[in-house]
Amino acid sequence: MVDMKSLFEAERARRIEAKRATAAAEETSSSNADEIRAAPAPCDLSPRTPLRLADHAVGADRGVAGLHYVPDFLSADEEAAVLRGVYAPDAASRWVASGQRRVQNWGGRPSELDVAEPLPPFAAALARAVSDAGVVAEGAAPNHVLVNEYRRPAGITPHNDGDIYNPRVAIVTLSGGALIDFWAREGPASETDDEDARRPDAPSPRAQVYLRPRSLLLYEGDAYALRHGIREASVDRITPLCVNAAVAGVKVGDEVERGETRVSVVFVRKERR
Ligand SMILES: O=C(O)CCC(=O)C(=O)O
Repeated sequence: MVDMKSLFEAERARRIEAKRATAAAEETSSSNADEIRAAPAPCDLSPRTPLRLADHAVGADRGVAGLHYVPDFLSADEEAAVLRGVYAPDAASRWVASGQRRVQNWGGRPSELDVAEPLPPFAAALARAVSDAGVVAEGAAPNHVLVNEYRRPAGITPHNDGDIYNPRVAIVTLSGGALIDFWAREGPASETDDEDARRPDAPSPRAQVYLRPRSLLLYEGDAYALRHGIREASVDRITPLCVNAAVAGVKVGDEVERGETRVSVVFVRKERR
């Protein structure tokens, strides 16, 4: 004869236990999710050996000293790891709109001195890669990192960095490419690539550098004294002013479609002057 009472009790106990187990699992998974939300994405980049800057000088043909372009500074996996850090949940609150772009500042804003803030793992790993590659002064590893995000066709108005970034700027390009113009310090410059900006009498940059994803751009000296900018455009037209066409794998006359997004990471060593 079936004992209904014990069957009922057993079923009740089973349900209570199942409920308890579900609640415990939910609690664990939500505390894991909180941890994941809060934890900065780890970022491991392989060790660098010092670069011979002379091997990467571009710009001499156009009489611009101090321009260097290093293709494939990062591998595709390293680029993905850095982008995971840029878009990690803990970095989301750092985005600030700035003109057509949005930016993240790490280590304070460029003009603030003595900001004691450790760089997040992606920025620290890239800063270490840049200094191990020997492209910043010895003992002067970057302590400020600016991340720019451009959504096609956004660009950046021609500008000069003033004293803030002196003496050398290092910029890593991620995700999408773009053509950067270097303009004379004074005088007209084009901010777009519309028909007017392409007329023969339109202002002409001193030099242009095509920035491939995963590349490193360095500018100092004469190049630092110029203004630089990226036009608002969906397509970059490669002209004879492009000083790194061969190494960037483009040629005069090419029309290179911009990717949907370009991310650039700018490294700065802030010193009290
Ligand atoms: O995105 C770039 O490559 C240029 C960025 C720049 O000029 C700046 O942040 O001041």
